[in-house]
Amino acid sequence: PATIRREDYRPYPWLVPDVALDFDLGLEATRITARLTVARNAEADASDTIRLNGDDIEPLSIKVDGEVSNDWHMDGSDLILPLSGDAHEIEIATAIDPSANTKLMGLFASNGMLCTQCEAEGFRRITFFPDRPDVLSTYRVRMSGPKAQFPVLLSNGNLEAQGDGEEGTHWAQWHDPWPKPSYLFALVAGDLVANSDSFTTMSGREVALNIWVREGDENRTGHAMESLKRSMRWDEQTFGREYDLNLYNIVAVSDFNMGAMENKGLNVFNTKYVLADAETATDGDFDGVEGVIAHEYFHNWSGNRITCRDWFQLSLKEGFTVLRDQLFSQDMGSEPVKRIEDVRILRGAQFPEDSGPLAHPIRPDSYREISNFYTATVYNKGAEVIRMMRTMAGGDAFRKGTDLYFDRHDGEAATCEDFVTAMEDGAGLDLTQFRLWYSQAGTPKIGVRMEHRGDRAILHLKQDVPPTPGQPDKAPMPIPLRIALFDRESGQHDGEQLVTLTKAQESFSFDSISSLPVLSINRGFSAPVTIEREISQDDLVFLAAHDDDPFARYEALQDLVVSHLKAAVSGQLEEAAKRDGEEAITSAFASVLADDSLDELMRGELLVLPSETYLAETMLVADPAAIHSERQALRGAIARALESEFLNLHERAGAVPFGMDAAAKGARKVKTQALIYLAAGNPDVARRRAWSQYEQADNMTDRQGALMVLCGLSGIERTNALIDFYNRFQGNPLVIDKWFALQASSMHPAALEHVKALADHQDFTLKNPNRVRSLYMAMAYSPHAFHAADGEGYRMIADLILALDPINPQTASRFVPPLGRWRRIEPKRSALMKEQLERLAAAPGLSSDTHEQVSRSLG
Ligand code: B3K
Ligand code: ZN
Repeated sequence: PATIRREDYRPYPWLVPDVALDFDLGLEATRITARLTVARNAEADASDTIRLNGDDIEPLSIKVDGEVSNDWHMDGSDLILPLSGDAHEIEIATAIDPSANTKLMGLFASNGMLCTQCEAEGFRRITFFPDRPDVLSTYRVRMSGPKAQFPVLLSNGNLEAQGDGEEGTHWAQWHDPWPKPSYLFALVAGDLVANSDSFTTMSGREVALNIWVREGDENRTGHAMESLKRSMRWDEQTFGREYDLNLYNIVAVSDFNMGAMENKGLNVFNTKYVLADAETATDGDFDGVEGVIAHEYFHNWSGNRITCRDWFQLSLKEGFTVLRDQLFSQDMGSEPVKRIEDVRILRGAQFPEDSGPLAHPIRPDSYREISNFYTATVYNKGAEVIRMMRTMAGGDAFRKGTDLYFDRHDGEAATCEDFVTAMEDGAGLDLTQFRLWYSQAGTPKIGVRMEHRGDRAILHLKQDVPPTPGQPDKAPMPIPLRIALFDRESGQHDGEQLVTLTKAQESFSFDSISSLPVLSINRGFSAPVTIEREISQDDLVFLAAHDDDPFARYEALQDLVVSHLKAAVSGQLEEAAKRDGEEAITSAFASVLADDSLDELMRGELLVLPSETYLAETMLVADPAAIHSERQALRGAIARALESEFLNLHERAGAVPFGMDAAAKGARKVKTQALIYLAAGNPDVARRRAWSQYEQADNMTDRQGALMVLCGLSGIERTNALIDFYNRFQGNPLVIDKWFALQASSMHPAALEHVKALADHQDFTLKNPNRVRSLYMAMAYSPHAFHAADGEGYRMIADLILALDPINPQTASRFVPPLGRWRRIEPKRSALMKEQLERLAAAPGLSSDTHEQVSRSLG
């Protein structure tokens, strides 16, 4: 398809105030009759036709104002109807086969039930419609179908009426009073059971809550329900947002392209983000459920009550909602730990995007397939951009800004510009220059140097925003940096300050400072930038031990490791210097292991080595094999030096009984961390310990952690544990996904061979996105397997893309970005990666989703 540009936005010529949909449901054949009332939009250019989008559908009959119309034509897949008056009623019938809908967009069948996914452009696969987010309508939905097959019939809003029909059918009629765009429409029909509860809102209204799942899964919905109620309360208390219907339904489906979908009053979720109990879900899975439940709930205001004018504004709802779910999770658990995890995600997923061929601003200027722009940039960097506004404004002023935004734009399809203006007016910020964060791509690099003169300390900052596709020259952006100046002697500082760098170069002076301080900068990761600081190893060790900002402490430790590994990988490090570096790092880790003031969750974070992907990102051109082996070697050196400490940690943590409290979660986290180190230092001991952790596990966190470590080691324990795990959880798809993923991402030398064998496993299918991701995403993001020297990993991913693309292009195109990194990889592998991209580019019949990603990656 053609390129769509943000600057070409025009309001739709017609308003569509009301939509009535009638579904005659069947897994193989569903018939839809849509009745739209339309009226001229006084705020748009007049038109004597109406363009209704379609995708893979045909009109079976068309009526205008009750009369059959033959006066229409198709323009590609869009339907064009002449309309002469100011207001009309249009009736269109279509028919679809949900069971053949392997793209999982529009109405599709999953596990014997019917459900929808309409964002961004799936509604047009159901009926002809102005399928764009600025057309807001109230929907009335009637559906009927066989009662035995589909005992539960759900849509958005409230249930108005229901009854039995002829020949074992029944029907239900739903009405959603809140005008919404088509992407928020949802329908579900199936044999489901509910976990039901209720919530009383701040104004005293009772809301019925239901989480609908397949029979047998209901006892794994408790955590999702508690998370939902906590989200509802938190949004009232933190953002003043109250829920606005008397019913909130969530449905879990096992075939889903993404995590979940915020349809008004009827969220549809990937089972992965609903089902959790201690036996089958890890602590990480529990956190994932809590975060996604919150995210979709928060969309009710940031997304549904105020939606997007066009898809270029996607970050308006996604960036803001990610920030909201991050703040929520920070409040529910450990704030610093959550912050570190979020930064790790940003660095692992968004930084590489921002430095490669797919880089785009959080508000893109053009696209061909909007599905390709549901990215870490729009979501996670978008959240960071709004977080910076919050940092600059302070919490109270930020809340005034969001209050004004919600108030001013309620019921509208708004823009990022609207959000920024509301933030200026409500929070009292001047965001003139700050708007560059919306228009410029690329991660700013901040050069930092500290100088001491007389009794002053001078902080020299410079910024460089790297060129990105289509944006060769960048202007300096405002970079808010939280800093503290530590006195070396006392180990104290006089309070944190916020300095905002606004120019290409700027110096900041601090008085009454008697000697060169140790600088702690970008505390709490106040700006999504790369800091390039001139700092000695000693100062990093100092901060790793003393910094009172937990994020900055983590960062110092990471920097220590990153600078050491960069030097080691470059081959420039002499043996003696290498040993010095290892010793400095080992002693920093020893303090982390010994520090009684740390809780175990935080200790676990501090022990995580920077990922291979992040290390590669810090190098202009990366050699994945060298990174892998140096990182493993460092881990081995730390582990050998601190073996008894890790053994003690493993024992101490192993003695903590199971619980869902922070202390018990922390114990589980460090327990597996200890095993990971031991595996690198003393594999025999690690194998025995991991096997016993596996065998004795009374929860999935311990079991999966132990299995992960065993997967990377050879030996009979590995085989036995894998067989046991499979047999124990056969029939639980989410756990079998773990079984695939652990093998695909393992450190085992034969990981690629394992992936090949698993692709032929009876439980593997290209039709289920979770299963595909569990095998191939795990592999594509495991540098060790993906970057096999002979290019086999690249070939396998390209083969997968070609096989999956005709089935599910949205999921297929998500596998292109790892290959798109070719320019940043050493020449031999780079050529092999490019070769696979070229092979893809030459393949006939590629979907527009995959084609766009491949051509951008080569471009
Ligand atoms: N808004 C949906 C994402 C839809 C993705 C469509 N390709 C989920 C979310 O961000 O909450
Ligand atoms: Zn979202």
